[in-house]
Amino acid sequence: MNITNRLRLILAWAGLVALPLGTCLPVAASPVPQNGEQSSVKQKTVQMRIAGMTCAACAKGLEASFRNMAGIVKADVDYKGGQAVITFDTAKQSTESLSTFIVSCGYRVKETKVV
Ligand SMILES: [Cu+2]
Repeated sequence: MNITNRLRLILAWAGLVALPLGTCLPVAASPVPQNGEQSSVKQKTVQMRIAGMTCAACAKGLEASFRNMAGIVKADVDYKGGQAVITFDTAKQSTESLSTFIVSCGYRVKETKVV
């Protein structure tokens, strides 16, 4: 096998493994625009029941996406429990923005409660 073929094989393999992960990791982690004031950070923790996660990687991907978003203090996504517990800065995120994000990843939010 020459170098070019080997490279093609590697690229194809990378494409295959990147694909399912990509569905859990959308590029559009568009946070709510920042408000001017930052002195008083208000946090809120919500528990969301999520439907549509088909494997542990879905939960891990979603969790990683959340952790990359502005205003996320803490994010834990549990595949088996089918839920996410997210603590966020209310100036940068809202229950709605989080839920919109989850839906944009291809999942459904069945229930949200403030904890
Ligand atoms: Cu999955």
